[in-house]
Amino acid sequence: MTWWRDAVVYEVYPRSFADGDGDGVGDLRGLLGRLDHLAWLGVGALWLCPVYPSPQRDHGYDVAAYDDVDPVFGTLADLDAVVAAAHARGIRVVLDVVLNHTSDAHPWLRDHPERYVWRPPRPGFRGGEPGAEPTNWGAAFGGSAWTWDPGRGRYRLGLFSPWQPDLDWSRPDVRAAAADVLRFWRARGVDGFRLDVITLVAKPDVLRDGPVRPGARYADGVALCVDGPALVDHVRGLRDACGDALLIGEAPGVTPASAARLTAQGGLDMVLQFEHAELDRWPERWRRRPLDLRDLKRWARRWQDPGAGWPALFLGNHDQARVASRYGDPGRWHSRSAATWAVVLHAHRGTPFLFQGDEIAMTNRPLAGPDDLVDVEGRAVLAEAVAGGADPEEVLDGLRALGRDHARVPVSWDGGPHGGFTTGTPWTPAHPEAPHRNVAAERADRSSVLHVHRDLVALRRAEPALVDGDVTVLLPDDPVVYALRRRLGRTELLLVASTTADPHPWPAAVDPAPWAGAQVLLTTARVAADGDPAPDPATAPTAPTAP
Ligand code: ISL
Repeated sequence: MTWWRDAVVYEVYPRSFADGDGDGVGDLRGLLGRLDHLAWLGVGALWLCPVYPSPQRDHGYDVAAYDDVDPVFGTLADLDAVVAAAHARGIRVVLDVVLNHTSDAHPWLRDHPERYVWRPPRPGFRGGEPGAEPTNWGAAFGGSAWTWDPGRGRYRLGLFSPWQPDLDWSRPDVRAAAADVLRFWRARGVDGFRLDVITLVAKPDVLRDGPVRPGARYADGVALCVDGPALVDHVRGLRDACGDALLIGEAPGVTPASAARLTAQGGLDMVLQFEHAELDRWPERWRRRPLDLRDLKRWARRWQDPGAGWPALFLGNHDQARVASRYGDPGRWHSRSAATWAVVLHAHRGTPFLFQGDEIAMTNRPLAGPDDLVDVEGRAVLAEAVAGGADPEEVLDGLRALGRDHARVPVSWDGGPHGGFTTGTPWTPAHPEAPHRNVAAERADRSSVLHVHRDLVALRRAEPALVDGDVTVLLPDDPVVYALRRRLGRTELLLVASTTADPHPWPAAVDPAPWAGAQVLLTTARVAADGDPAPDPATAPTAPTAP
């Protein structure tokens, strides 16, 4: 029932994972051909981002049919084959389901328009005229969250974009249709679901204007719809439809208290919260602010409390910049820095998630100018910020650090053309580093980041204290060293991680004496320093005991 506690979940963004038919777009046949990579890593589950029929304006998060596969990814039979082949390797399959909104190409919009969220124009205004929108909400991908429909004489809500209309979950037929989606895939052998933006499905009873931040044109509609009054009941309905399937809620805006409710009462197994991913990007989501490690420790104390439920742990995903470029000291000890952050993540209580390409420490891709922006969000963020008076170069710089495109660069499999991703022309260029940073090269090198990831997966299965041990966040005021203690019965685990390549003394507050004779389970000192300066043995921190 709780197989996912000692497992690692590997996220596949199929468009960029592996291309099986040479058309330049990753697909299910390509994934099938690379499942042995996941098996070699030892991961317990594969989370597959949306492969349903879709106009692909948001790469599948705009669903036009919930019970089929888009021809760009293959066929329903291909998906069945992926599920069977994953199961044969002991890997469970988690599908990403997008139930807050559909694509505007979904037949429901034509045949059942009543299933969507509609509101009349603002009192005193004529529909379609400026200012007549029911509220001042903006869509995540730019512009107003409201689309005027002259035929219906009403506005339609799209919290992400006009072409991703929000479903009206206050309607029993919508809830029943959503539950049917889970039943359909369960019957095909799928083991679990990642529920996209599930915290947004229950809209507030009354939709009201919200605050507009300086430099913004609209209020944040997403923030205003989080955690509506009926959310727990709606989620419970999904749980009841899918038996003991793993249910992961993608939960922007969730708090430890609402996470606890969503798990205890709603029946979610874990939530993907984003508080830690906002620490180095605010006030605007494009503005980079150096991560203060003390903030991350405060986050850990908030979310590692068992009262907040079982966390889904992640640093990277398909919406985030590359972990290896974002955290630590990548400019200097690239691989060692990336490996250290992997260990830090795995040392926490919860199920670790690993995004494709992060296991080989892929970096952010170069971004010359606005024409290089591919993703809808990046383009919208730039346009909205510039409309609000921001300097375009500054916004671009932010997107160089934080944009979604970085995660969507094809996985670098080997040193061949296009990193071995496709035999054709990739839909977006392969990573320029593919010739030297790729899966094949890292597999052959026992001191690589890839091997650290594999060892972490194995360690989780071997060491119950890593899974079930209680957590103490140590050194809350230290801005450089991240340290945790886990304890289960007579076993104690200690994580001490330096997050800089600069020489740093062993933290005085962690007394090494009681650890004399302890076993070193994993050290990132074994990871090659990438041609960066070799560690100076006189000053580099050392573990208190050698294995
Ligand atoms: O990215 C975020 C924080 O860093 C979140 O605000 C959140 O993950 C995101 O905006 C919601 O994402 C999900 O739904 C979107 C889709 O574009 C994303 O790819 C998906 O992960 C709309 O379906």
